[in-house]
Amino acid sequence: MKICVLGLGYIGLPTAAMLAIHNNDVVGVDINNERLEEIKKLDFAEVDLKSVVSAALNSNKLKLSNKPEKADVYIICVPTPIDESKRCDLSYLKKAIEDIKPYLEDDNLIIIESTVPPGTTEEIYKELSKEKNIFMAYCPERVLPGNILRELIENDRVIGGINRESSILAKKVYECFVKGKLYLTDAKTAEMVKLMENTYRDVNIALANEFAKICEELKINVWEAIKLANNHPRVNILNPGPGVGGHCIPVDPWFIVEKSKEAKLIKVAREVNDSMPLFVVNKIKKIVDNGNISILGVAYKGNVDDIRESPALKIVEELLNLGYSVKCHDPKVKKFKYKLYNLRECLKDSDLIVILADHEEYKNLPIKEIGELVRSKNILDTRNIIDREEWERFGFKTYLLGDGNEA
Ligand code: SAJ
Repeated sequence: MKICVLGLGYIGLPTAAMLAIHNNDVVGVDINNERLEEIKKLDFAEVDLKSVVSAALNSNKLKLSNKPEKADVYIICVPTPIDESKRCDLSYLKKAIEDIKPYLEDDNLIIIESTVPPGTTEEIYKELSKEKNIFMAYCPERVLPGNILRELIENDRVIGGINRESSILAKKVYECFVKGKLYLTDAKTAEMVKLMENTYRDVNIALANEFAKICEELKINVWEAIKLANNHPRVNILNPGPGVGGHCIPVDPWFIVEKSKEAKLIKVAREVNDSMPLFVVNKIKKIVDNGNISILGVAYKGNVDDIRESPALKIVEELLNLGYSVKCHDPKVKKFKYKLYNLRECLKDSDLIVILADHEEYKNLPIKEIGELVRSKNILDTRNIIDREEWERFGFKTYLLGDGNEA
């Protein structure tokens, strides 16, 4: 089968590579030439992704290009961000459709993987089917950044065809490498399923974050309370944190909000999660009212190199506005809006260390050496990963997000 994958981001690239190593002729298309160069150099963090992409390129089954070509199947994995009014910006998706239009022939299959508001696939199909007799399906990705390749193979998938034939054809495409179950449904339901999954997570994180704020006010350690509550057989509260980042969870719930006036809880949950960076800044203000802040972890979560929608960006910006001097460190991230220092430089003369991302490296920091580097021994942990007793043994005052009982 000849397959054209449009958009070689963190989903499009592994998908293209997996299809190629399973004997399809794949053209991976990205309009950004820099990204194509990066791929040729295998310049990305995930080791297993490197080996699959390298195998796909070496076998000549994966070809890279900045424009599409004639194929049997087109898979669209372009970004669908939110615009300023929190509505889905479909411009990349529409551009990709325009780009493939000249090559489309009867009986071609188009699969959309990009996250979209319910009804989008049907609308695009209505337009395209005026000219060609095509098949179309919506098939969302569900992989967790940090564990992409394994989840791409093992996760179940939902396939929403515009009609039954489209679903069956799309299933055939994924069958070659997906080991999980492939569930068939209609396009609008599949679009909603994707949004519901990420909204479910967002609302649950918002609940944890609200508990953290309440516990802070009532002088209760929220982490201790959550741990005890989670002993209940039907309770599973998630973790509070400095905010919800990544390019999906802070974005996708808005696609439901834009489509339905009934979406009330979803909107409030978004607002609660968006309020967390400022909540962290207010806590910092109470600990030190000026001086040097050392930010540890600018990635949006632990053990990834991704900074998209990272709460760290808002926190650093707000601290700088307030006149603090801020230095950032991250063992995974290569590029950030602000300079990244090595750990020593970041901590030198610090008045407060703030842990924002729960990278493995931060769980066992050399406390004694750090004590000699800093100006004031203060540490704020927003992820509950440090051993507070150990830090206190070395003379640090420790602070925890969601705990009014400060040391
Ligand atoms: N977070 C918390 N507390 C928690 C869990 C997460 O504050 O208890 C924060 C993280 O620190 C991070 C954000 O939420 O800033 C999102 O992280 P995540 O690990 O929950 O999710 P993502 O964005 O990395 O990936 C999600 C996944 N969706 C679900 O788990 C429902 C993934 O399966 C999706 O494929 C991905 O979004 C996507 O691409 O849509």
